[in-house]
Amino acid sequence: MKRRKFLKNSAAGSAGLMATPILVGCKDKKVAKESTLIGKQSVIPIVIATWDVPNATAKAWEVLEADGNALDAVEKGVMMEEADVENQSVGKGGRPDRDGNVTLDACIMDKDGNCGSVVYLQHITHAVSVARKVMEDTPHVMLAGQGALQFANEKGFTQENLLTEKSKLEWMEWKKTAKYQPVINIENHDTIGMLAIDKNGDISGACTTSGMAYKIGGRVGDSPIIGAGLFVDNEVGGATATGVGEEVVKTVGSFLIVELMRQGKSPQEACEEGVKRIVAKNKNYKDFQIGFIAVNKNGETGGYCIQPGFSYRTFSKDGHINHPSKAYITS
Ligand code: SD4
Repeated sequence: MKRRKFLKNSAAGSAGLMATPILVGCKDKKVAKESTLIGKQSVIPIVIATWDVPNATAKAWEVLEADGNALDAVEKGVMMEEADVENQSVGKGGRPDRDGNVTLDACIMDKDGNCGSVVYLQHITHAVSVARKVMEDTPHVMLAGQGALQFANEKGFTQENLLTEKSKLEWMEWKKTAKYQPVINIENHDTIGMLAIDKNGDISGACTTSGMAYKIGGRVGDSPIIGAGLFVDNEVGGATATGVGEEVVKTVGSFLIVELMRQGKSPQEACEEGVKRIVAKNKNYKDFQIGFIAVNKNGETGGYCIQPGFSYRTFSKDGHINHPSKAYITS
């Protein structure tokens, strides 16, 4: 579709959404609360992703602009990072575990609440696409390790060596001291969580990572765990996370944020509450990073983190923008 027509359709979609009061997530009209979205201008289609990943958000936007659906947009979008060997937190080129094995975690979730996930997947660059196959071609949600690899092989994915020379040399350097101390915003930077709303107003999300660098072999983080690293509810919105996954899992962070939006909070308010829950439970919150992003049904976005330095990208008719995130710690 030509850009002009696309923008026209977007505007029509926005007007439609603005005129219709949205009852959020509750079938009982007596207790249903009107969303805080009412009256605010819709910005769909839209894509939002953790960190400054312009290639990924541009790819997702390309899909949305060509009339594609949100599910294809998030898959194609995050695949850009999985294939980028310069991104050492995702896919090929990702940093290995402490034994030198690159193990990937990924998940995907669609507008109907279907989801697929792979954990501890080795040798396959596009973990998100294997997760999508789990969702679409199996009665299961999650496949792990050897089983996930066998499934990927059956589906025709090509096995590759994911450990690049650069990541291998860094790992060998790390082994000299073998101290496991994640460095905030640097060492474990760039896990990609992405949410998109297509022109029909349908939401999907994906999240993919090589996890914490030099983790214990077998460790799985938040990113492939539905509700922790990613959650989408097509009635309400979506949320996704980056940072120290263990802390996100403990609060089921992304699910929490979507539920807070269901109760009427804006994406920004919901992300702030999600981070504050983690801070409240951790005396040592200054030592690690968590970043959440969220989008609601109307295309409003938000992001919040513990440490300054996190950012997220959006692509919509308003432009392709990198947003430095507000942080809990201000100095
Ligand atoms: C994990 N949440 O495996 C991921 C790491 C991450 O940017 O987000 N890195 O815990």
